[in-house]
Order: sequence, then C-alpha cells, then structure tokens
Amino acid sequence: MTDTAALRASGANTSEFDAIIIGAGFGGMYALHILREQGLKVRVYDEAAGVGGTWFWNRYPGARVDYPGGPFYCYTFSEDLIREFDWPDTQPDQPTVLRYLNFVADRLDLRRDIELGTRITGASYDEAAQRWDVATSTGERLRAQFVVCAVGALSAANIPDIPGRERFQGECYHTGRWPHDKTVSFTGKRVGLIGTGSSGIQSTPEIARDAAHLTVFQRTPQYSVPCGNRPTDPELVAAARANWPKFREIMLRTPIGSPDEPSTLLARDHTPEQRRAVYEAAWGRGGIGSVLVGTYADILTDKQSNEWLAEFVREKIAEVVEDPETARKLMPSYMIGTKRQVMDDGYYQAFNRDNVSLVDLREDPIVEITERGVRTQSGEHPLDMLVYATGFDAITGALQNIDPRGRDGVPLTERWAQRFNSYLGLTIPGLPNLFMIHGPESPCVLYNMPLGAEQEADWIRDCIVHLREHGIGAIEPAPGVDLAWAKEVEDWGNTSLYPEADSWYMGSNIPGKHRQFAVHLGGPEYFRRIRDVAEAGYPGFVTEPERSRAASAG
Ligand code: N01
Repeated sequence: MTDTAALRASGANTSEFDAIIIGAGFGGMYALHILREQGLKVRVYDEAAGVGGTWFWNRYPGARVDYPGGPFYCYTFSEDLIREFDWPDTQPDQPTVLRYLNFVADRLDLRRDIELGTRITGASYDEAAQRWDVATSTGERLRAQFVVCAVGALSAANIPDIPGRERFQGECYHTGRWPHDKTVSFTGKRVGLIGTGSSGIQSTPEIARDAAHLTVFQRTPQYSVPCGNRPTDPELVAAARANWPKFREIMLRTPIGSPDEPSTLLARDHTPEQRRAVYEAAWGRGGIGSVLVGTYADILTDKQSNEWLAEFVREKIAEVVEDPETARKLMPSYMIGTKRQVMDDGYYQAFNRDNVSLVDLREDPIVEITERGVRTQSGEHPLDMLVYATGFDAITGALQNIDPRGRDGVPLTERWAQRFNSYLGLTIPGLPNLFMIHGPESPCVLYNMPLGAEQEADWIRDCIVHLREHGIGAIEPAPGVDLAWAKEVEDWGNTSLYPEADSWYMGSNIPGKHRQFAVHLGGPEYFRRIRDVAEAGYPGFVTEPERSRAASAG
C-alpha cells in the first residue's frame, strides 16, 4: 500500500490546500510568495530544519556561488530586496547565501506557511476529485488541487555503491548532506575525499589546511578555473540599485541570465597570441562565466576552439603543480565545459602541500571500503574520516524519490523507466495539476537559477490563475506533446558539445540511468517559448472542467 493510500485508509485528518509546494529553496519560497499574493491557500514542506534548499544542505567547507554573484545571484523581482541586502563578495559563500534566504523568508513573512522537518513521502492523484493526496513523514494527510515540485536539481545525494561502504568505522559525510547541527573538525585527522567535481574541488584546500593528511581519490580529472572572488564593487552595486530594471532586462536577455554580455568573438578569428591574451585576461579576472562565456562564443560549439582553451588550462595546471607525476594525473582530457565547469580557490596548489596526496582511480581503482579506510588495488589508505563528494542523481532524482502517482496510479519511476519526459520542462504527461520548477528539460542548471525559478514560478502562477478564471479543474500535457518537446530539447542540445560528454547533465554519473540530455539550452528563448504558450491559451495541454472546489481561498 502506498503512503497516501495507507493514510486515506487510516482516516487521518486531512489538511486541505489550494497548492502544496515541495521544497523551501529559492524556487519554493518564491512560488509561495506569488501564489499567496493570488489569495491561494498554500503550504511549503521541506525535510530540512531550515529554509534554503540546496544552500541549506551544501554547507561543506569552501562552498560558494560559482555564478556571477553579488546582487545578481538572488531574487531579482523586488527592488526592495535588492536594496536591503548587502552582498560582501562577488562569489558569496554558503553562509551568506543562507543568511540571505533567511532574510527573505522573514522580509516576505514566508515562515508562517512553511513546514520544516517534514519530508513528503508520497503523492497520488485522485482523478474523480481532481485533487492530489499527499503524505508526509510526520503522518499528516494533505490534499491540494495543485502540487508544485521545487525539489532542487541537485538534492538527491549520490553515494556510490562501493563494496564495504557500510563497514567504515570513522566519521563519514556527503558534501550535499553536510551536518547543520555540529561543526566538522578535520584537525589532526587523516581524511579521504572521493570525487573531484565542484564540491570536492572547493573543499580540498579547506580540508587540507587543517587535516593531518588528505587523500583525494580522483576518477576524472577536472578543468578548474580561479574563482576570482573579490569584495563587491560599491559603484556597481549603487548603479544596479539605481537602475535595477535596466540590469534585470540585460539578465533576462543574456544566454545564462547573467549581467555580463557574452563574447561574440570566434576563437579561430584570432591569432594564437591574441587568443592567449584573451585567455590570460579571463583567467586573471576569474570566474566560470569569464572564462567559458566571456572569452569566445564558440567554446561549447567548436571542438577546435574548445581544445585551445582546454590546452591553456592544462598549461596552467602544469605551471602550478610542482610534482610532474601529480600534474600528469591531474590533466583532464574531455572537452572543457561539457561536464559542469568548476572553479576553485587553491585546488591545484593544494597538491604542493606535504599533507595532500592524489590517488588516480583510473590507474589504481577502489577495491573496497574497509573498517579503517579505502583499499585501492595498490593497498589500503588508512583514514579517520571519509568525505563523499560524489554528487547527485541530478535533475530527476529528487522527484523520483517522491515518486508521485498520476493517472491510473502509475508511479513516476515507472513512467520514467526508459526515459524521462515533460512538456515545457514544467509539467509531466499523466500527472495533472503537478508543476515543476527546474525540472528536466528546462534550462535549470545552465541558467541563473534564482532568475530561472522566478520565471518558471511566474508561468505556474499564471497558469493556475487562468484555470481558476476559466472554471478549469485539471490540466495536463496532451498526448504526444512530450515527444515534440523532447525533440526541441535534443535539437538545442545538439547545437552544443554537451551531449558528447559523460556528465551528470547526461545522467552518466548514476549507474543504470539512461543517457538523455536533461537541460533546455535555449535560455531566454526558452522563457519566451513558455510565455508564448501561456499567451496563446495553453496549446499542447488538455483540460477538464472543474468538478468541485474543496479548498477555500486563504
Ligand atoms: O558532484 P559532481 P558535485 N568512484 O557530480 C566522482 C553544483 N555545485 O557535488 O567525473 C569515484 O560534479 C565523479 O567522478 P566522474 C554544480 O552544478 C555548485 O561536485 O563521474 N568517484 C566526480 O568527480 C556541480 O556540478 C557549487 O568520473 C566517483 C564527483 O564524484 C554540481 O553541484 C558547488 C564515483 C562528483 O562530482 C555537483 O557537484 C558545488 C565513484 N563511484 C556543487 N561516483 C557552486 O559553487 C562519482 N564520483 C555553486
């Protein structure tokens, strides 16, 4: 029996809402604010002990915003919020972002409608009533016409199934589930770190500073660029505050929702000397946007352009890392940027320390985890602490963990067994009245995520208002539109080099997950596209007249 069916059978009291939002991060908090403004009775549920979503959980040492930050990685809809919060750095650290989200929760009086420490354990659609039955970890029974999944693209932690994983007797953490109720100390400890994506690379210098020894277990070497964090420029902040609509308009126009215009230069139009000067200038400024988007327009579309930049970064690694054998192991070979680009603050330099060593798992694979450490083919590495920086079942994992049952009781995991599908990256065939923020086939992780969440949540609000105004009780994608949408997403993907890499964008990091590019690359084109659908009266959707209105306006 499913959680929701068991609750229904138990006769537990039901709380009725117009909309239930799952997740109290950037997307969920904004959706609460704007749905409440429409007079809807709304409640947000989150498993965490605080608001913040991804920024609540990812509090590992060194976690920072890797997007153009300052007043640009935040809510953009309110000039008051822009004026009232001071961002100290261009690449704010995790505590600052979490402080910001708490500030917003108070400023917009969101907390009275947020239930923390409460996981959604199941949801099933009652076709006759046009309502979702939702079960929680605290045994509550909820009912709502609409469910908004703001569950986070990077929230379902991936802990690889390495033999002996349960046997390790030391301290053990995942970067994406870092403890919020205690301070983790590395002092005097032998620490093992598995994984060299953003989380592993950002935490390496921080752990190395205090640990007795740090062993980094690397499967795929990465290109990391300097993060270039610096104090926020007061003149830029003053200009942004004085002219916020203008700044926002630029962000809405640029491909990744950034305040910086992308380069329009092509690498092949420059001489090697000119290219070097462009790369060096970007390297000096630091930041992912600066190096990947600010140098040449064709880095992610032209293999030669990509290789020129990749070679430049490999040269930088060779310059920094003193031991040639370690430098060799750190050299990446995949096309730069096609796995999620990483930025760091002293990653390669950390390997010049006496207390840091690198194990190249391609040459010396992990055999098992033991009570006392990690055994690779060459022998055991004794450890007091093991840190998994092994990423997430990205974009689809968190939704599948909830596994909502739509029409005919079919669970999402079954619908998505062969491939995931959506319409507009916002809705799923067979799951009426369920919406996603940063779902698969939306721009999600390849766009400014707060700005993307605002635009997607605005679309969801407008859709709900439209349904209410027209006496419509249920909406869902029409048969076949998901296939056309998948083709559109694939066509956008094929304009780039992304589909050629083994990355979590492609699902390749999870054993058994099918290979499918999960991101819509259209950026502003995507948002124009979904707005057009709304303005045209929602073509591609089928609707049913409303049968009853259970929840009253709040
Ligand atoms: O996860 P990842 P992450 N044995 O999937 C390795 C965002 N983020 O948490 O590349 C050994 O990137 C895996 O190896 P491989 C950002 O979008 C943002 O670091 O699959 N190793 C890889 O090295 C980012 O991309 C910030 O061969 C195994 C690592 O684990 C996303 O979150 C900060 C393994 C996982 O890297 C995820 O980043 C941090 C195994 N069995 C994160 N399985 C900001 O700054 C996996 N690996 C905003």
